[in-house]
Amino acid sequence: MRQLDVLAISALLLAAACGGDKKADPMAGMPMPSATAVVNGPIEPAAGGKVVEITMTSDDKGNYFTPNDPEANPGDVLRFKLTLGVHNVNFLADSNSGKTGLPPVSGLLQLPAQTHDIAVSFAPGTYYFQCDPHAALGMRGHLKVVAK
Ligand SMILES: [Cu+2]
Repeated sequence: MRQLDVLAISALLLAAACGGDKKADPMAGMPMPSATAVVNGPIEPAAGGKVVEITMTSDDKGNYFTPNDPEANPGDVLRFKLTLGVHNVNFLADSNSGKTGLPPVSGLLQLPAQTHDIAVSFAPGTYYFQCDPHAALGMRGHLKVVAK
């Protein structure tokens, strides 16, 4: 009987320890846009290319990309950088009809200065992008890809 009591108590302690671990996980309960979404980079622009930085911010003015109308050339890298808040970037297929080679949706950026890089490997044209959690609040933009 004593031996069983010890086993039961050990099992309870183990269960408690596991519960504690779950609570300590800062990602627990965070909504993710997609199970396969990633935060990417850093990556290097192609020879002669440049990095185009676009910040993602939440403040008393709202939720927004800066700039929300970036321009880039093929071979450049778009660097989405978190200033404040929790944001992602999605070149939504439904809002980019006829376009191919759209980058995959990013994961949620949550840490200030965290970045998500996208190589500009798609054809010249104008592309719509948005932050999924804040699109309805106006966190949207258009990327203009211009041939060199
Ligand atoms: Cu956002």
